[in-house]
Amino acid sequence: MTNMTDSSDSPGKANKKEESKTLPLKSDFSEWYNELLQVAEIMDVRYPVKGLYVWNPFGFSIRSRVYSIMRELLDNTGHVEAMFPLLIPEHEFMKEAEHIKGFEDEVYWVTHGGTDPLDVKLALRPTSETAIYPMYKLWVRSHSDMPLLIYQIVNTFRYETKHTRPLIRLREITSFKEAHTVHATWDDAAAQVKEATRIYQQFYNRLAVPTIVSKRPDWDKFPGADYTMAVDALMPDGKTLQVGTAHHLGDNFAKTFDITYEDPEGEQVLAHQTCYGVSERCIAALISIHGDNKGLILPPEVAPTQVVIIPILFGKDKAVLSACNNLSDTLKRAGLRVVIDDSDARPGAKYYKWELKGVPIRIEIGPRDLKNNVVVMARRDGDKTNVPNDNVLPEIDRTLKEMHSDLYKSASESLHSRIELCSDLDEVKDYIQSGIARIAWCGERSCGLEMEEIVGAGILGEPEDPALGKGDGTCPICGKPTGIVVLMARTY
Ligand code: P5A
Ligand code: ZN
Repeated sequence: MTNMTDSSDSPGKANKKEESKTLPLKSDFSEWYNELLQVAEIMDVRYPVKGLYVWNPFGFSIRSRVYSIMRELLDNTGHVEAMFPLLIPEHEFMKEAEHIKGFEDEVYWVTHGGTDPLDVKLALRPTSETAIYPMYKLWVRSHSDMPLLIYQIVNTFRYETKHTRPLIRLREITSFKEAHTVHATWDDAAAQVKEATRIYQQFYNRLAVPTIVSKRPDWDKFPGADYTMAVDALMPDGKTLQVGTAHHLGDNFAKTFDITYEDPEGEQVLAHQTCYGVSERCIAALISIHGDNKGLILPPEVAPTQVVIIPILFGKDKAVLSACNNLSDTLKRAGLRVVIDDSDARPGAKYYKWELKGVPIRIEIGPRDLKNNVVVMARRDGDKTNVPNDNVLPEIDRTLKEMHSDLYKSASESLHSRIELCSDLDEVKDYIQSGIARIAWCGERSCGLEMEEIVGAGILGEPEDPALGKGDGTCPICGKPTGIVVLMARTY
């Protein structure tokens, strides 16, 4: 921990941290989050460029597992992976008016090659529409080329001016999964947007992170889109985190990039497009939603180590060590990721370390357990039990599965207990201090903007789930009766 202590801390504070070896309480969410990223060795935030952070090997290993779930889901739904360049020539970037307006303040420009000024300035992609669509113009020929479903997982750069935070608001988004699809009709593209949010919800279910899908209000849609659907997670401090978006691009980009196809009648017609994206915010949500005062709690599927075995040794006890090795071999043969911690540290220090790292299951084996033909199994989010030797593998399998569903269940209960129907904007103002408010809205832009102004928080939009998005009420601004209920929350 010493070398991970933030160098800007006063020596006194650093020393105190050393002594107590504890994380800030999770109730101090922001402190807890920042400290946990460091001490659990997920990100090193000391890189000397604002908004850029380093993935530690442990964090990177979580990232790899999370993104292989994403790849699996996309590959199984007809998507194919590709890779486009990082640099976008100015004239391509400047083609779509809305898109430019939305992104021009956030673009980093490459203006020189060595000491020579470039003839054509090059944008570092903030997102890749304008890198990909000139190629789609060349690739899309006929109706039989569609749907075209391509994704890439790349870094993108956004000169964010809001407060930057590791994994949440980055200037280099290192893990931008963006899909770009082309369809014959507007309706086909709309169906793909639905499919995208369905895939994202499945993805988040695999991380045991419950989410809400809603249609963003017009003023908050992606620059250049017809409409935007967003996936939000609720963080421990009551703010929502937008953890994915899917945009219906209509034929807006097809017009500017001249993406046409020959329809069955032999006519050249404009294509329709969608794009959807997820960033490493998915890992921010995963960490924040499940962790506790002791550190990370990782769903087994993405935990770099699933089982840690700790020999309880009194001197060099060969029998205990060999029991640990045998068990480790058995578990590894069954495909589990296992570590034996036979370091010289005291058992308590080992428990602390592996709890901090979120390892789902800890097994302890001591001389007494050997005699009784049992091992001690401790679940990261629960109790310690004795498990008979001949039942360890099935019990671990069962527990890992149960742990996933318990994590999801408790996160889902926590989410739903923090969504409340409010009858006026004063109630909304109060309620969003801890969660997501539901409130009627007539759908008029002017009313919506005024609601945001009064409450000091954003309208997430109308949720797709009718249980959340429908209900009779009256617009708090104009008093018109309406069947639409929208969500409002403080957002990251
Ligand atoms: C969809 C993919 C797009 O860029 N183009 C390709 C579309 N959409 S978006 O909403 O602007 O971004 C997609 C998701 O990326 C996350 N995100 C970020 N994560 C970390 N740091 C940032 N600065 C950042 N900006 C956006 C959000 O989850 C967003 O929904
Ligand atoms: Zn109104």
